[in-house]
Amino acid sequence: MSDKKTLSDWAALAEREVKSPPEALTWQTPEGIAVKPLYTEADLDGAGHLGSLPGFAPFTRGPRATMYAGRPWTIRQYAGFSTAEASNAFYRKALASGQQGVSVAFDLATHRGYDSDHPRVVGDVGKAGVAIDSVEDMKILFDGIPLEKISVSMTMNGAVIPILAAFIVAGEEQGVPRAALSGTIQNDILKEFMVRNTYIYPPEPSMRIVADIIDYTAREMPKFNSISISGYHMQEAGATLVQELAFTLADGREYVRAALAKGLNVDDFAGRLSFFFAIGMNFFMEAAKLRAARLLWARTMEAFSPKKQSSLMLRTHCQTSGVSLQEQDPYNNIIRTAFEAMSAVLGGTQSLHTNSFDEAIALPTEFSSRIARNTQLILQHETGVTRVVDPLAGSYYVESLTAELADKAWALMEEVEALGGMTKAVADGLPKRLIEEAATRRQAAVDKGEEVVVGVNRYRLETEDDHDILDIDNAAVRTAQIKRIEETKRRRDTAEVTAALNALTEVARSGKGNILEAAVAAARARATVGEISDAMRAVFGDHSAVPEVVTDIYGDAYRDEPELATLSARLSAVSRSIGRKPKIMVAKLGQDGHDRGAKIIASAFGDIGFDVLAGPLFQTPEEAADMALAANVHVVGVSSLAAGHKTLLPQLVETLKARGGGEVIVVCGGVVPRQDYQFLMDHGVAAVFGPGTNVMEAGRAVLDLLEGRLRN
Ligand code: SCD
Repeated sequence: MSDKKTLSDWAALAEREVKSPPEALTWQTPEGIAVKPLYTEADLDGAGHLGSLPGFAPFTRGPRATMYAGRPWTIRQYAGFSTAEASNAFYRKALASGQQGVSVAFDLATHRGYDSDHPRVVGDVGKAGVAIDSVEDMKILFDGIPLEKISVSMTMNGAVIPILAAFIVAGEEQGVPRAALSGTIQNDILKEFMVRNTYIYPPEPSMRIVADIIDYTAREMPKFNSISISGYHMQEAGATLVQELAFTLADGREYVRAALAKGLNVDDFAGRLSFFFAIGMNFFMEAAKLRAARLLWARTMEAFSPKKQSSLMLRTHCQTSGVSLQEQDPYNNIIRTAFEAMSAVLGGTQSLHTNSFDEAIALPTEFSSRIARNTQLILQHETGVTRVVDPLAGSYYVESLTAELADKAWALMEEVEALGGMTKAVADGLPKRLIEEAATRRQAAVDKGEEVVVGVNRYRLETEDDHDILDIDNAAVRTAQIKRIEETKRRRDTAEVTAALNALTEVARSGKGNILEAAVAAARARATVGEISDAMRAVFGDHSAVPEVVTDIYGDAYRDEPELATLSARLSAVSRSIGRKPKIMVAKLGQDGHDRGAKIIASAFGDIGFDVLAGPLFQTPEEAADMALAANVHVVGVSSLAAGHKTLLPQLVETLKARGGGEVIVVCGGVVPRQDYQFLMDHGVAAVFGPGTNVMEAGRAVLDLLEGRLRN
């Protein structure tokens, strides 16, 4: 019999194996957590969260007593395809093939409260989701889908009022009273100001809208989740898991306060607050994150002294990480998604979306959607993971990660409290800044090869295969939508619509009454999404954010690398010959608010030595051209992530030419399928940088173009 070994015995053995002290194997994660190669019972000393049971507060081990053994998570795939007809057909087929709930993706025009006939949304209609202009579209969207049985999630934040109103009326006209409607509305505006950018109104009236929705659904729609407090988009924008956790829960606390300020009783609404997290590739840490989230939410809610246990319970949807998907060797994405899905399930999610392997580049096809859905069906039916509640409990590593994530996130939540809560922190810019710094740091780590991405910065294929992707004829969608808007307007009672819209404006202006209630009347009278949004715009105005760019993160990561010195020297030479630093405007066109890429490029190019002008969000090509010409830039770099590139880039090039800026070099980066590169080049775009582009390489390529111009 061997005697019992100690940790020092292990350390000695480990040192002999790797020829250095085992501490050298410690992995410093972006969260600031030191992950050691070995965890033991000793690591659980002082972990106060141990010993709880599922179904009981603080719910660390899961919100339900039996979890998936009683009922598996909901397979809820997020989708929306251009028109209500196409999306409806997709939902019906998916439900027949094993999907268990519906989740609607709207196009960006709808998100921002514009009807499809608005001049600002020519490139956006029907591109990244379904275009919904009125109740008429909404009724088609759910035709034949029994809304008293199937729960519906709607990812809507900016135009949340007209969309929820149209959903309620569509239910009514399907014969389903609103009290019987089940589902979730995202309705999480704070993270829009931080990272996702599909806001419309300034923060203060936006918070009133959130509170009015919580109030209305608490009274009228007991089966409906009034909000989906989302960390997903923070992680997509580059947040560490601690940041995602802390800022999401701090947002939640702010919404609770807003609802209480309306005079609601905490137990009347807290049980219908829901959450939404991203699940990335850090397998065990992601599962631990969900456990820590439940623990911290119960702690947060205790402070409001609820009577019901359900008021302390965090229930969540999860989506596998979009940013972990790669354009290169895309079948790898199936594998990534499967691991992420497993991690979400081990963490105890209530509902899950698994990404399709082609989503790094376009909307999913029927083929890729099937694989994504089947990933979950196989997990539910073949792996046995549903049989046991919280199977990772008791793991020295996972329990210690749970404790450490909870401690770090709580400390960050306290920092937010010290600033006066999340609305103030958002106005101060702290969360956005921290997330953008983390995103830029991560980009540098990938570009330097410190963080391996298979098929991108390691094991890259010599030639990539072509894959079928979905291409959307957005002009045809727009024409069809405009026709339906015209028909709806022709058939409705104009006086009734005007009266309903005026009443809505009055509720917004006076601060009395419920905004959603007034909007339901307007939607019933067939006011459009744009009209209802404008009725509030008249009082609330539009929010416009000033773009700020972090500095010295990318540059610091490359400080000692000869690569940066070489690039800077070339840049200095170009600067000397043109008499100033080369100036690049980083532009975002249309309603595409995904600005992670634009911010990283602006930040890194600034560190490399370019003179960088960060354009605002939501410019038309004409506005961007005017700004570029007024600022006398050499290059405009458009970052496109919402598929508007084939419409918007040619317009930008044409406008620049027409206004005397033919010399300005236009480049494009972001989610652009290879199939579209030639089209863009034919329309005057000098270079396209697809997903996975190394920023230093992009810098070199832009310098090549500038030097080429100087020679000619
Ligand atoms: C659950 N139930 C059980 C049980 N488990 N009953 C018995 N035994 C068990 N073990 C019951 C529950 O109490 C509930 O009934 C019912 O079954 C449904 O379970 P649920 O756990 O509430 O599941 P679900 O209805 O699916 O709701 C899950 C959430 C909900 C609460 C998380 O908010 C949701 O569906 N969210 C989805 C959000 C979403 O899809 N977002 C997409 C975002 P009761 O209700 O009667 O209690 C996409 C996005 O933003 C992408 C990025 C971008 O666009 O930028």
